[in-house]
Amino acid sequence: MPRQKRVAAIHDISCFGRCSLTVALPIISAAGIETAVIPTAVLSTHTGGISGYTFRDLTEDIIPIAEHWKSLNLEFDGFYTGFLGSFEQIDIVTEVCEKLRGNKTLLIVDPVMADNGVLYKIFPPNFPEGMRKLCSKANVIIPNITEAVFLLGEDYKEGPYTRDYIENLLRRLSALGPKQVVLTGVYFDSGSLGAASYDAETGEISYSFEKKIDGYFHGTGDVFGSALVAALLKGKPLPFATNTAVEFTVKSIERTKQAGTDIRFGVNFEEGLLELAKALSE
Ligand code: PXL
Repeated sequence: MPRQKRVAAIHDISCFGRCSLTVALPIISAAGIETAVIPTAVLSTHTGGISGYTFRDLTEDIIPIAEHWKSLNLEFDGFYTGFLGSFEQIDIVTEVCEKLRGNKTLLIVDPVMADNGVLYKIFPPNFPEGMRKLCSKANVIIPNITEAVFLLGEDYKEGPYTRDYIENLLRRLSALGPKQVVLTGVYFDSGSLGAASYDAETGEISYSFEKKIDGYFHGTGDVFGSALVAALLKGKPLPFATNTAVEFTVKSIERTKQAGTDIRFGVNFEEGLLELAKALSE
């Protein structure tokens, strides 16, 4: 039996709405990976299309949690960072990852900050600059196209995209530091949507597309990122991991669309966990 892997997921807890830690914890655990958490903030719900949410910043707790873990000599196979509660947290989370990282620990950064060409309202305009620093330390980054162009200090462009444009983004994102880049929200025509991955070590670029489902579904970036992290920690190659994460996300969206659930409440990934666990255990 291979040794069980251990990941620390560093995101907020949105108590309702299926994103961040309420998604990362069940998905990565379902793959048989021990999942520790550092909550960056506690919100009553996520901030996408829901007003009146509560927000408790947990910045002050992050370093003490890491120091306690350090005193216990805990070792981690991976860190998976997502939504951070403030600009200040970027440096703090970078410090935590450096402090607790061994030379084989994978740092996987989802630079959650923007979508559809717009920076999330709660972040200051210099947030992408801070995120670029954290991404430069990562082994793998998982931006969507908006986050990718903001990391590169460029303007957002509406799709459909060309292969040249996407591959150029992938290579320049990797030049910021991470050896592997997975870009989401990629499409070359209006009928399909998916992700592209790049491995700077081999130069390999791969694509994974599914039929586009109309509508905006909240939390899908975290569902995708968590499945990708699970697959990578299970030792799956990047193109397989990307493909598995795309399929898992699209099936979760399909279930949600069929049920007619309020799209702000996130997607039904729960009923796909068994299938994901099977795909990753083969
Ligand atoms: O899914 C990313 C995310 C995580 N956490 C919070 C959010 C969002 C996206 O809007 O608002 C609190």
